[in-house]
Amino acid sequence: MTEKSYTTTSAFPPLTPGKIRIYSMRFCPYAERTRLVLHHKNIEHEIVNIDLKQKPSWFWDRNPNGAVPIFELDDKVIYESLICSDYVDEAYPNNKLTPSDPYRRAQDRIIVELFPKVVSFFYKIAYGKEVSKEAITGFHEALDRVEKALADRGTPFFGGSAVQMVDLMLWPHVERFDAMTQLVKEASVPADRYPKFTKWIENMGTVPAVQKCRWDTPSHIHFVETAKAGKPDFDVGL
Ligand SMILES: N[C@@H](CCC(=O)N[C@@H](CS)C(=O)NCC(=O)O)C(=O)O
Repeated sequence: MTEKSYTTTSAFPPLTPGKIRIYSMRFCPYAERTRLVLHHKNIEHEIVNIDLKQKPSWFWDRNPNGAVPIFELDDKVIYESLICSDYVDEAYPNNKLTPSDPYRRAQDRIIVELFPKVVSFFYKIAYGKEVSKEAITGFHEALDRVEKALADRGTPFFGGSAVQMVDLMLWPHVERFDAMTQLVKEASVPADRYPKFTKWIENMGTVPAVQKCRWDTPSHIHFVETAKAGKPDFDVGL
């Protein structure tokens, strides 16, 4: 199956019975969440990349929001990255990523829900035409809360001594911070302000699923620059 993105004119690639398919875009951080979970759990799957500027009608049929990721298996279709990721973790119990204790699960979800604030400033900074002081300040203030959450836990991962769902849900945007920092110097994430978070980034770099799914910083920069120019290079290198 091709990695190249499917567009308006592409015929629907037939499903294989019993095989998981993820509709994705190679640089989408949300799709990366679900791909990380699948890799962590060693679950075989196929990827259908979508040209998000020219979406096929069969893609819209599967998600009226027109967004990736979408999970599909036989007659099951699920979208939204957190929901797809939770579903995979529940339906395939090996290498469980979610704590069985409901209180702990709730605490982890609080951290995941803390992150959209950081992410919204990340997009303003990395993709904005002009970057305001407020965006930089907002980014740092939101990230301070994440640093505090990690310091309060006192563990190498948000999820404890080993990587958990909470870590994998935060990671994809953080992977892009280095690109953001190179594009906008004032948005750097200094180790003296974020010591625990800096160490967490290092720890995440040792996780096999992260190594498998990640892009390097020059590739992220290329994607951001082409997206800002209105022509996102979905198929770079293919
Ligand atoms: N809340 C969604 C967000 C997914 C999302 O925004 N995906 C982007 C790509 S990174 C997308 O498909 N956007 C549709 C578009 O660009 O038209 C989730 O968590 O799955």
